[in-house]
Amino acid sequence: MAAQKNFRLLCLENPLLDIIADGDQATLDTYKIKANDAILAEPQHLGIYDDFLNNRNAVLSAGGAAQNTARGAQYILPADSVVYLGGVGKDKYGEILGETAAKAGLRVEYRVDEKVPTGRCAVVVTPGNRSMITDLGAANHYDLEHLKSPAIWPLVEAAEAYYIGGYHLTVCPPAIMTLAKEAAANNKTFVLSISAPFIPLAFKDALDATLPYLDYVVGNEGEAAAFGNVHGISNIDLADVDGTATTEDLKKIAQYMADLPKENTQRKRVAIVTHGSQPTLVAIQGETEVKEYPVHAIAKESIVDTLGAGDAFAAGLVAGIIEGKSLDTSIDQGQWLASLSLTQLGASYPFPKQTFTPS
Ligand code: 26A
Repeated sequence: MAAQKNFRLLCLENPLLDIIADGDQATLDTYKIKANDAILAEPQHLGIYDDFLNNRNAVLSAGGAAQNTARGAQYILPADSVVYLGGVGKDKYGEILGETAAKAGLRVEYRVDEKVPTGRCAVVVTPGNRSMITDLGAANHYDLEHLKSPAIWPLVEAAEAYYIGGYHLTVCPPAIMTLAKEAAANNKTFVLSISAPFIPLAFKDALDATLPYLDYVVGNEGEAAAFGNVHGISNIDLADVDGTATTEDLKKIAQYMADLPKENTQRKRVAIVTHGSQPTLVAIQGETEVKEYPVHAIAKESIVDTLGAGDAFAAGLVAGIIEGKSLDTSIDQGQWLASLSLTQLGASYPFPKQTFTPS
């Protein structure tokens, strides 16, 4: 039997330790946050971490959106398939992240900062929603030097696909663009998750620079709406996306993303918009019909929290791409892994391992 190539998928983003607690409207009001959002911490938010740890029985759990995706893809793929890059500190939280990755069989190559602590993300869980406040810490110090170092660059060259968490656009666009160009020049697969509405809203130029390189772009309804609005093709109330964005709006945005100019013309771009428990929308460059894929329904009582469901979807999808599965099956596998992640506390996957069978 031919030897299987190792570390075919390389992921990059911000490793964070999640500090998760149940909250209510009062919690959201105290910190002036929306029920379903992701933001960077400002000075007035910084008390939340100790508040959660000291007063709220908070649970610590490995996070960082693309690190969750990397663990999820490794959950599906053969041993030694996925490597993940990002910045951590030299501390207890960094150790927890390393141990969780090791247990999941994920290879991590962290840039370890001697001075800055590991990043943390406070997660306020309310029924059906989660709100995240991130203090990036050492994750904010990831740099091109690490990516291009003799220990790391061979991994970049050997991988067949790159997965970028869009949150990294706030950290190191040069590293993202280096991977984007490497992918296009060598006909490798380049996948980006938009990650949060604030990415298209506040980091539009950095995101737009990646667009010609994207083979797959993934976002949820809020991220798609923000993208559509800043690109002038929609006018959705971002404070009430669920109440105002129609399926037709989201399909239009998906098709627009798919049809943007593309650097590597050997692959058609695929744009995927997830929409909670409503069907996932998939647009392919140059095609006129945006397809709908119903999600894998699970009972409301089985949902522990929605944290990491989008990351799990991306994991199942990207694992399917690596395995050479069809787009339909890869989407199906993403929806399957997302439904499993909903039944777990934090951004994690059930053990003993379950295996996917196409629906
Ligand atoms: C730069 N920001 C805001 C972030 C994040 C983030 N991961 C990277 N960068 N804000 C939240 N997350 C992660 O999202 C996961 C759920 O999708 C959280 O750590 C959480 O595990």
